This record gives sequence, structure tokens and C-alpha cells, in this order.
Amino acid sequence: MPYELPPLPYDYAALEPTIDEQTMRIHHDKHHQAYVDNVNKALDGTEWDGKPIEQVLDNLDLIPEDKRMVVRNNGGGHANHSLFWEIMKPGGGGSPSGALASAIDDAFGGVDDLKAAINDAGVKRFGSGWTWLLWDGTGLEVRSTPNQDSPLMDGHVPLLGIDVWEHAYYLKYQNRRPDYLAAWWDVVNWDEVGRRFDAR
Ligand code: MN3
Repeated sequence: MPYELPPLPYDYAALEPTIDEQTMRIHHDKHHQAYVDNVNKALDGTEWDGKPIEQVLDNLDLIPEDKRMVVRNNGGGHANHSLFWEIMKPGGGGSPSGALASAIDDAFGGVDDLKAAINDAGVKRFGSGWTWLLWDGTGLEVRSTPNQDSPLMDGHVPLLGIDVWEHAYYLKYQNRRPDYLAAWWDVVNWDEVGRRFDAR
């Protein structure tokens, strides 16, 4: 079974004014669809066809060499965007709760410090990529990745990731990536991030 583009769990305009409708339409319907189509084409007819994307990304070194970079970029893109839509919601924001909140306090000193670290990593990412909160097997960590690289490629569990490709923000924020990152927290879905933490 090839991968499929997951439907957005809310309307395209639902994240306004933080993320504009046109950006969401192009980002979901065009960019994410292209990642899905390209990784499907690359894996078609291989033993990896139909395997969970997490398993594929954790075993990139086993993918045939002539397909490996295509799978890395587009399989990563599929996994990253599938997470991204889920960890946002209309009327989001606020603070995490439960075990995640305690773990954030212990690791970073509080959610404001965590946000500052994630935004800083996102601003410093040169070119295109993502800024993450991940579980590395023993603790929480903030890290950025280039292109569509995923923490899954290092065997880590991505909990929250913000897309800092220009296609994610340029129509509304132009070159002002720091403004996009600052505003993004108004749509964070902490319930979903907490669910991923509990399931890590
Ligand atoms: Mn994107």
C-alpha cells in the first residue's frame, strides 16, 4: 500500500491569523502531496513498499543507494508534515500539562525557556529545515535538522516540530522567520504533543 496524503484535521483557514489559508492550501495540497508521490514512486516494487514510514526512515542505510536520497528527502517530508498538521490546532497555544509539563520543567526550566530554545534553533537553521523537541531515548532535547531530515533517522522520537522552510511562512511573514516562530505558538496543540510524549 502506498502512502496517502492525510487530510488536514481542520479547515485550511482555521489557523488564521497565525498561518494564512493560502499557505495552508499550497503547503498541504501541493508540497506534502509531492513528498507522498515521490516517496511512493521511489519505494514502488521494493521490499520497503508498504512499510511504516518510521521504519523506513530508521533504516535509510538499507535502502538501495540509487533511491536513498529521494527516500530521505521525500519520506522525511511525508513524516515531518504528517506530524506538523497534528501538532497544530485552531485555538491552540497555552501550556503543556501532565508528565510532559514536568519533563519540560526539569529539562529546560519551563515552557518559556523551551520555546526560546526551539525558536533559536529555528532561526539559526541556515536555509530550509525544521526545529524540534524530541525524545532521544533518555531525555528531551531541542535540535534543528536540515532539509526534510527527521529525528526518526537517528532513532529519536519527534514530539514537536516547526517547519522553517520558506514555503511554510513566506506569503505572510516574508523574510521574517523570527516573527513566524514567535507567532506559531498560538496554534500549538499541546494535547497532541503530550500524547506523543506519553507514547514515546
Ligand atoms: Mn513544509
